[in-house]
Amino acid sequence: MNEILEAIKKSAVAIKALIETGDTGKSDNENSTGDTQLKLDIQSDIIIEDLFAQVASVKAIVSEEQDEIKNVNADGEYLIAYDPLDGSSLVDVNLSVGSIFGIYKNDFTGDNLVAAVYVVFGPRVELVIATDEVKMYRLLNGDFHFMQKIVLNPKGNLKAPGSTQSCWPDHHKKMVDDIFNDGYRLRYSGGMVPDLHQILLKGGGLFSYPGTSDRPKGKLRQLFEVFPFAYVYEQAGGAAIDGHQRVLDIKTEHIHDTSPCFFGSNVEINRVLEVYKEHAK
Ligand code: P6P
Repeated sequence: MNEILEAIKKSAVAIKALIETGDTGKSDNENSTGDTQLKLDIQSDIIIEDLFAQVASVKAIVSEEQDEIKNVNADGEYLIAYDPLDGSSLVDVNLSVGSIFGIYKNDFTGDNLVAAVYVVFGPRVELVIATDEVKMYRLLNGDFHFMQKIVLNPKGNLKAPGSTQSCWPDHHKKMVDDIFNDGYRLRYSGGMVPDLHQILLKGGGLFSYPGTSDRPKGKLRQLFEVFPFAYVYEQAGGAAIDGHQRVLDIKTEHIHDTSPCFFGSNVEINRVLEVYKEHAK
């Protein structure tokens, strides 16, 4: 596992340089989800794939930017699903973005996830590694230094309301309105990585990207967005659900499957469960 973490650290240093000087323009390609790929997406993906190809313990990889699973080392132990540069379209307005990694054993399923890692490219570059606990590191003078453990409070006061509000189900809209009426603060940049990182570091709250009339299965991808952050939130003492169950219990049918998702402190997640259970009656 350490070889993988070292490769991720190297990728973060290289992608930081790419963000600072790279071309933020569009490529001529689309990814499997139909998103137009930015040149930064493709170049970040190449950086990460090339580094993982040198790690003997990596058996196969799944990237948001590639259609199929790619075999790496037949004798490898780990499977890695990653989003090389989530929120890349925010780079050209100078907002924070990130890389997300899910490290699996045996199969690309939520119950086979054994670790999760993400990198936040913001005013500072920070790396978060979730195994049996969640630890945050910061890039200082070219090296990552341990800064703190991350533990979620039982209840927070931040709310990140994702997806197209005009397409929200009525019960979801009422729930979000009620949460803001209770005094929660709106924190939403459109970048999953910094938005979830902020809730983790600022005491907790709720991030939601529900199923909507335009996207009934949500937008965020299970293997390399939803599951890794679900693992981080659970290891930090919080929870991650699809409105009804742990997202890590969801059965993946295709490597680019999406899922509605809610990440947060336990009080807020229980509130979602109650609202969605009442609606299901
Ligand atoms: P919306 C970025 O494109 C992303 O995949 C996530 O980082 C982010 O949470 C979400 O999409 C934002 O989507 O529909 O709110 O713009």
